[in-house]
Amino acid sequence: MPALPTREDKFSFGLWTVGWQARDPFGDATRAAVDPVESVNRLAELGAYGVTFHDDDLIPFGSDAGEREQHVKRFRAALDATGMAVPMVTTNLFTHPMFKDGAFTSNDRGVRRYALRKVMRNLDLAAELGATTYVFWGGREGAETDSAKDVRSALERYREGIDLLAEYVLDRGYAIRFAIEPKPNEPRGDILLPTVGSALAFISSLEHREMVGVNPEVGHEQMAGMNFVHSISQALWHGKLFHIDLNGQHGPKFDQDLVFGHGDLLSAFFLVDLLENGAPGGGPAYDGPRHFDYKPLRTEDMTGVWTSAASNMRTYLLLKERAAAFRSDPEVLEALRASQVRELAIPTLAPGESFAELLADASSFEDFDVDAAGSHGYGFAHLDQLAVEHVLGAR
Ligand SMILES: [Mn+2]
Repeated sequence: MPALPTREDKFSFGLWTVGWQARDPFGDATRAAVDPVESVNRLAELGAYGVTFHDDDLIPFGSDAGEREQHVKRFRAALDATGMAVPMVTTNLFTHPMFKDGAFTSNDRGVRRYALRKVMRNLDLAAELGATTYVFWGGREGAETDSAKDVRSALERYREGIDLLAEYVLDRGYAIRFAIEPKPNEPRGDILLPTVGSALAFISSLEHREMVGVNPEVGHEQMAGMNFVHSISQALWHGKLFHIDLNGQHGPKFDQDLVFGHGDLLSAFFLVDLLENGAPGGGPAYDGPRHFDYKPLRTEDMTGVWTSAASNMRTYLLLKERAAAFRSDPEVLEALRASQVRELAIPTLAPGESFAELLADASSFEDFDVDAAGSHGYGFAHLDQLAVEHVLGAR
């Protein structure tokens, strides 16, 4: 059994996760509001190292300057008392009715200007609390009907917004990087930058692209039918995995935000294996916070809330233990060899080889035994069963 979580595991939680009152489109809250100070204390006791928040999670929208100062002061005192960090901060640009057609991409220019100011004010607080990542989840940046949104202009305005905010961070000298969080839909019918791939392409168009990466969420990518491990692998390959949102999801349906691993468990196993051990062929593993963005089930009371918070961390550590066993099992190593998995890391051309030399190499084409290449098995069936057996604790 794995040890209890420690600060070194870098587990973090959004205040909005354990603090979710379980309001949904069909039902009222089933739980009372949770004081952010209580969340900091309980999460610290459970072994988390950090908390994250949207501006409005900590300072209710519409608070005056005095109230704002009080909220921040109490929160800061709790952080100091527990040693909890604030690795990431984000903005609520979706709850207030003014954001119903988006924030940076609202058709209403006044809303767009207000949104930028709301982010700038919260960037100051993020820097003050030592956050190094600032997440942009554009949940309302989208549309329900193609007649209503000029997508080309919306992307221009999105870029204008992120470029301006990057300039602000650089001017102020804040040690903050941005991470864009893709989601295909919900609450909008269609959201801009729906997948990790779309976000990566968008980032490449930004003026300060070096300081912008992605914050992929398990459930969001799976809602779009994507393979989360593939999306994370590509983000890592681009050097753009700045942050990650861990949770659980059962395929393409509404955003479930289940406890990590309580959805596609095999995918969660391969994800932890990738984050902790890097790609089988060699590659960077992830060093940032293991951030949980989940919602305790609506059926739960506060006991269930704290139980589920602990479950996220325990499941992660169990999978980490299983992944280490998988990687060190001699039978797995032999199966990986038989499956030529690591052979993919060898460049297709020899060092310095040109296309002319490839053309001159008869063994690569004229004499290549295509029948042999087409008939040999790869042994993936055996390899995959070994992985499943490690997940099940059978090996
Ligand atoms: Mn989600």
